[in-house]
Amino acid sequence: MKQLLQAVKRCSTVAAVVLAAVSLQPAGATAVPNPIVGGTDADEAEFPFIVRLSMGCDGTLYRKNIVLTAAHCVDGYAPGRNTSITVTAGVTDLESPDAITRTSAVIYPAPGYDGLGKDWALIKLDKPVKLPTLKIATDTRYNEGIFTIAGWGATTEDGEQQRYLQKATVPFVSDDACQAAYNGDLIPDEELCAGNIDTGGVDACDGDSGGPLFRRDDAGAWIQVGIVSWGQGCAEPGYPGVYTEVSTFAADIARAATRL
Ligand code: 4AZ
Repeated sequence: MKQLLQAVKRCSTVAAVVLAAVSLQPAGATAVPNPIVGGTDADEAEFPFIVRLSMGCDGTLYRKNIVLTAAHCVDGYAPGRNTSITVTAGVTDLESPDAITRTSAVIYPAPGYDGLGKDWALIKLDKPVKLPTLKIATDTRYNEGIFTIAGWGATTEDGEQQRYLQKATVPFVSDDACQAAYNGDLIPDEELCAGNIDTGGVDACDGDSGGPLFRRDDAGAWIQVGIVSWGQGCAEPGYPGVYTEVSTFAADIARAATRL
């Protein structure tokens, strides 16, 4: 929601036009195609590296004791030693008795994060989890194609957070097309975009922030290329989701993780 508000602030003119357009829709027309928006239930153990954070964001296991998430998710938390975030892992059903929980030990927002770009953070856990990690892209070669997104966020723009992990696929959107959609608000070296730019209908949404945009690498292994960051609403035609470009920060993330 914070990011949604930020996005609205970043392009208030666009938002105003969108609101006007929506209110001009004929009765019975669907302003926003329906339900992650447009997703389905993930299978148990399909994405064992995705975790839920207690402030209502998602993250990924970068190491067995380190979660990668969005900096805007930890905005309200003092960096450094901080035990106030609970991490739920190992389940698709957040209410499952099999859920593994951990407590944050250290919170590390990206250096220089000020609300625009650099939207990544690490959370060190009090102890490791015995679950697979998700490797991150270290160059731009996987910034194309069809991506998977998954999370416990809202399934409609004003919808509720989900109990069961949702998944969906979204195509890459070029920096040029995304930049045009957002009136120059994209930071192309630090962000990448994905979504059905013409039709909308599938997207990350409120509460999916911090979770991964990922795909298969050439060897068939999952690789993370993005972190859910912001967008104008959810799944609206013309407004793709914006993700932190992981490869840009891969070296910074690796260095920070070794020192955490
Ligand atoms: C949010 O508020 C949020 N459609 C996350 C992703 C998107 C919009 C909002 C992208 O967490």
